[in-house]
Amino acid sequence: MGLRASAGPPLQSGFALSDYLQERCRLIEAALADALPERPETSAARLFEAMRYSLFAGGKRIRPILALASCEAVGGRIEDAIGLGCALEMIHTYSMIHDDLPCMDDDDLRRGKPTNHKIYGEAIATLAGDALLTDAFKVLARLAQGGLPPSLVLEVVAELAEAAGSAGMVAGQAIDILGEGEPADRVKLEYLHSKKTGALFLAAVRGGARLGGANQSQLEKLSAYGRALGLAFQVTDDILDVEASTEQLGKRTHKDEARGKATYPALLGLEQSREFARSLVARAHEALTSFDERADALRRIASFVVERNQ
Ligand code: GRG
Repeated sequence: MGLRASAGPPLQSGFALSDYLQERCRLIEAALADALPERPETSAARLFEAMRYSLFAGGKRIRPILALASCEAVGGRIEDAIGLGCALEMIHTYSMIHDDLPCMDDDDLRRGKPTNHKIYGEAIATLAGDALLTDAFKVLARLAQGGLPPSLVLEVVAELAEAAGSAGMVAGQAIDILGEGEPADRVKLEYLHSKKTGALFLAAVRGGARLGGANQSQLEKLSAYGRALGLAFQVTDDILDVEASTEQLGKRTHKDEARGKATYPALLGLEQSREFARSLVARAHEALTSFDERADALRRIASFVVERNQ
């Protein structure tokens, strides 16, 4: 895949996070547009359109941004992590398309637009998700053609597959669906989210760091960061589901309670959930203590994740 996007200027201390996030978003979206061009050489034009519909429907691009920031934190070149960023966003988008299907969460709004199956029908929406998942690994594997050591790329491929598959996100989704309406304690809830949401966050951070040349000690500290961050993100998502409006989030809200889902606000109440999210951010910051200013973006992203309102 051709990565036309240039890396942009290095971070300045005191940088504005919103500018940083926008700039990183642009990099990822340019690379995604290369990977999935508007006029593909394929006869399955409708399938391609459905893939692009959800992929370019907006979204915070937080997982790819984390991959780039982790690469940067260990002194790597962010260009080397852009392919991983694309793969993460493609897998995340597939999971949203499938999660919205009538056989799963049955949602009609995502990223402020009608869900994929509402536009393309269930069959094409399912296939668009399948294709995004499969193509993500093509994009990732091709990093080895761009000069990165094949053994390194293979490790990242294997970790991402584990995070997305039956030991990671898909397992989390299955546990969630099978447990709907049943009471869950804190241990069960944390386990569920470490799979459903956390695994992809962890793969973003670890994969970005690996591609940036992280050593074992850096990788362990960044893993602690990624775990705390993934959970903080989910706790905040649970809080937003209670507090935010459909317009604000671009997806239906207040649905967790309606479906009898175990959530942090249901278990701890809103105030204690906020306190828990803040303690997770402190844990994430703590994990970065030995990193220099090149990890400032990771520090700022951790705070952003719980302060966000969408
Ligand atoms: C269907 C295999 C399969 C998995 C689906 C991720 C998931 C598992 C379901 C989505 C429901 C949900 C609440 C997941 C928690 C993760 C989460 C908060 C997703 C939303 O991610 P954002 O906020 O979305 O990064 P944008 O739109 O900004 O990309």
